This record gives sequence, structure tokens and C-alpha cells, in this order.
Amino acid sequence: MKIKKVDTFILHAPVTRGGIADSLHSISHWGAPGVAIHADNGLIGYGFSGTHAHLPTDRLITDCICDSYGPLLLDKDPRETRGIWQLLHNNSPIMWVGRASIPHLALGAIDIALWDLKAKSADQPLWRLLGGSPKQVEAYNTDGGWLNWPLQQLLDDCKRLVEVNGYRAVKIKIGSDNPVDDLKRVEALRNTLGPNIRIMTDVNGRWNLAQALQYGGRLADFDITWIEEPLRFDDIDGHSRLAASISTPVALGEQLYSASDFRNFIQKHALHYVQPDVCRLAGITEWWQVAELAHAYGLPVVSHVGDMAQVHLHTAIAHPACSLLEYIPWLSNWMKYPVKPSDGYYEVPTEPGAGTEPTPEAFEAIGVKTR
Ligand code: 0YR
Ligand code: MG
Repeated sequence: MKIKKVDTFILHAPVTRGGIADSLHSISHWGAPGVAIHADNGLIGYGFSGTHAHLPTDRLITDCICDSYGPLLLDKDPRETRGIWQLLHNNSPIMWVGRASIPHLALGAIDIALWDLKAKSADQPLWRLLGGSPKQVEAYNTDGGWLNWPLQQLLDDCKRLVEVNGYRAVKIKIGSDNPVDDLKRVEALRNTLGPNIRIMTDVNGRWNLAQALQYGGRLADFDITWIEEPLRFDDIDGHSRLAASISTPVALGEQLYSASDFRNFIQKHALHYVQPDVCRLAGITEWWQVAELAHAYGLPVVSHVGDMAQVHLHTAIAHPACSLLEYIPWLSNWMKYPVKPSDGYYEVPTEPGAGTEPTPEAFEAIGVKTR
């Protein structure tokens, strides 16, 4: 089996109710800049990253895939996922200028496409190729808790997710201009949902250590499952001091690019829940390394879903450190085999591949020109 052609694509999928916000970003679309890798036997593997759908930025990713990595992929056997990863990561000219950011995201999309191709050529869902057995992975829902939702809407949405859709865990965004308002929203939600539903909170890196100690400390009053990215993303020492000082567990990882970044945070006891993302790390290959590392330390892995859980469901089924996975529905209309949470648990996918194949309608309706 040999790689014959490397094509790129960009999808811009509308988000819920036309626009969502967290403490740092307001977005109207979720971006999926990606790659279609064609093999000589007719199979195509798909992989993509997750972005805020900014076209010039997404094009940097697809250009990097085409021009910097593409020539290195031709005529390789796509099943050699590890060997190709090593080659692209260690021996490509682009790595001289960037071991993180654009080149890393581009490599992630390629790695995912290679795994999709490998699973399709084995005629197996990815989770089985990774050695997994069918497993119930619980879904927690982030899509009722955006920072731009007025309080009543947040309460109504989260209540509906619990009472109608069967979720037992929801995440809400905090880190607004006034931390006292954040605590009021958390308290109101706890009162609405009662004591038996798990509530996660996400600051998206907005607080400094003083705010995180003061206001993060008070989250314990509402029995919060975790505080996510309380401080700026790379602050290992700050997260480590916070994690030792408050009783609410610390979760992070969606902004960490490499397995060695995770090693540094884990060694400093700077987090309790490990949140790698195949779209931010260089794909499934590096995600697996992080999951193994976390597992060796006894830490739970709850992936951040830049892929809208299409790939992460497979890795969560396969990896023993995973029992819970975020759910956001923004790509569910556009994937050939969308992930389906039902009554708060993901259904186990049975189709061959990594779950990353867009529908033909997706390219028509939400595809934008790569260059
Ligand atoms: C919107 N999930 C996150 C979205 C999400 C962000 O900017 O990208 O909230 O990545 O923090 O936990
Ligand atoms: Mg987050």
C-alpha cells in the first residue's frame, strides 16, 4: 500500500445559536482544516485539526500540509504511522522553524489521516486497531454553558441537557470580567441541577494566581468536579501551587503541544485531570504517548475535543485511562459517521476508520477554498 496523492480541505461549521464565547474568544464557526490522503488501493484517509475558523490561519495549516510535508508522504506505506511520524517530526525542514503551533497542528491532521487509512485498510474501527474492547464512555456536555449565554438560558440549556438528553455532567465557562458573577452562575446552576449532577468549570486561562486562589478556592462550596485552565497555559509553577492549595481538582492540556509539555506539568503535580487533544498534539501517535504517561501516574485522561470527539471516542474506548469524554455537536451534521451520545453515553462506533470522513455535502455546504 502506497500514498499516491495528498489533498487538503477546510470546513467552517457554524456553532450553536450563531455564536459562542469563552473568556478569551468569541466565535461563529468551528474550523476543520484537514487532509485527504489517497492510497494506491483506492482508500482515502481523512484527518483534520480544530480551529476558530479564521481562513488565513487555516490556510497556513493546509499549505504546511501540502508544501512542507506532502512531498515526504508520497510513496510511503500509510500503515507505518510511527515511522512516518518520526520522519515528519524529526527530519522535515519545517521543524527547524516550529516544533509547536502550525507545523505541529498540520502534523496532527496528517497523523490522524494515516490512522484513518490504516484502520480502513484493516477494515476495523480505530479503537479495535488500538487494542480496545467495546466500552461505555460517558459524555459530558459543554454546549449549554457558554459565557455569552445569559444566566436563564444557561440554566435552561443545562437543565434540558440533563433532564431531556440524559447527561449527568455539564461544563460551563467562567472567567468573565467579574469573578463574583462567575460564582453566582455556578451557584445558580448547582441549585438548579441539584447535588447529583457533575459540574465542570473552565476559565480558559484568564485568571492570575491571586484570583485563582481566591475565587477558584470558593468553587469547593458548590462541589465542582474540576477547574479547567485556571491560569495562563504555560504556567507550570502557578498551576502547581494552585493545585496544592485548593480542593477543587485542576484540569488542563488543550493548549499543550507536546508529550514533553505534559511530562513537565505532570512531574510538577500541576494537574489532576489530563486533557490532551489529538488536534493540538501531533495526532493520535502523540496523544497515545500522553495517555500512557498519565496512566503511569494514575491520572485520568479526559480529552479536549478539537475534533468534536470523532477521533477521541476511539482513543477513549481503547485507552484504560479514559472513561469520560467531552461532547460538543458542531461537526455532527457534517461527518459520515457522527459520534452519538445517547442517555449520556457514547455509542460504540462500528464503521472502519477513525470517524474523520466528512460527508460530500460537508464539502459542498461548509467547505471553503484552501488557496
Ligand atoms: C471556544 N473547551 C474549550 C472553544 C474550547 C473553547 O473558543 O474553542 O472554549 O476549546 O476550552 O474546553
Ligand atoms: Mg477548555
